[in-house]
Amino acid sequence: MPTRREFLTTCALTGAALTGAAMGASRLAGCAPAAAEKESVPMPSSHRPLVLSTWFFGRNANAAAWDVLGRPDGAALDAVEMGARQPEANPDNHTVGLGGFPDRDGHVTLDACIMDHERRAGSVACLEHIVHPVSVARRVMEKTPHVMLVGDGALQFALAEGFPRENLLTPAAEQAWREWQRESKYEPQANIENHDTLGILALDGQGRLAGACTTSGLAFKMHGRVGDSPIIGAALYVDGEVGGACATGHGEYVMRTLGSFLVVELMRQGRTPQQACEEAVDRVLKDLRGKVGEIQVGYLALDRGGQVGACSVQPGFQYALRTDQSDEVTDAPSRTG
Ligand code: SD4
Repeated sequence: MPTRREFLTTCALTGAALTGAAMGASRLAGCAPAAAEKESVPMPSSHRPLVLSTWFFGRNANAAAWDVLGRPDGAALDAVEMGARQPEANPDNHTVGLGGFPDRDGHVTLDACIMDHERRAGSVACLEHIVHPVSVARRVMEKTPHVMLVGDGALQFALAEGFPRENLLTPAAEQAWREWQRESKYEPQANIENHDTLGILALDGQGRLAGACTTSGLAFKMHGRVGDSPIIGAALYVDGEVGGACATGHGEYVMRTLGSFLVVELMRQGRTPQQACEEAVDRVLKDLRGKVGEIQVGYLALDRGGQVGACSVQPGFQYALRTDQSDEVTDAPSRTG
């Protein structure tokens, strides 16, 4: 199991190699020349499916999503749910689902949401004991008159829906928590080293968009802390008439700027997905007032025509893109450094 830094180094190399590949560069329509080819390329047919996910491990999520999207009748909503379930079930991923690092009291609490092209949305926050919060979020969307359930209520609903109750704290995550307890002062801390939430956006063969987001949140967070990931408009927003956006990173900054909603609204006003992501990152930078420190926020955007955008506060944010012709990981352009 590589460390996070080894992982990022590998990713950077892979991403650099892939950035040269025609597909990854050209998809970033409107992107800064340093990060992608300057000339814009024709938009793909709106009925050509694609899936886009945050981080290197999003590639595996994309593969799971592609099992759905690759079918002639595959629905974007099913694809993003399947994609999100992939890291949720992986005990070696310490930032999502089973095996996620716990809060500072030792509870693994999960946040997730899902949204479709008709702006139907479902979400769960601070959910314990359920491996697949994204699927619970989908049930909230489809089976209740509500958008969001939290904590015990979300768990009660999940159990009533037949989701099994499980222990999500793996031995490895528990050991990391115990080591953190030894070294820490039990103070609230942001711990952005844990910024590997899965955000996933998909466009299916019928031109429908959907998105999902799933995370265990910041490692060793305060008990009860909820980040941006389950907040509709913060870490995820989809509007079938325009496009979708998702976020990863330091959730408090995403929440304060309602970043994904902002990206979609900027696209509605005519910005390319790339321009919209850059403007949303600049909004975060404004809040940081020059004190970027360790804060990282990354956005992905996908418009209804299949154009992609990506941007982050700092270098190091990668995204995975899968189409019928390519499967790659690319470094997103950043606004600092
Ligand atoms: C959070 N945004 O809970 C999440 C963490 C994250 O990539 O994105 N990690 O603030």
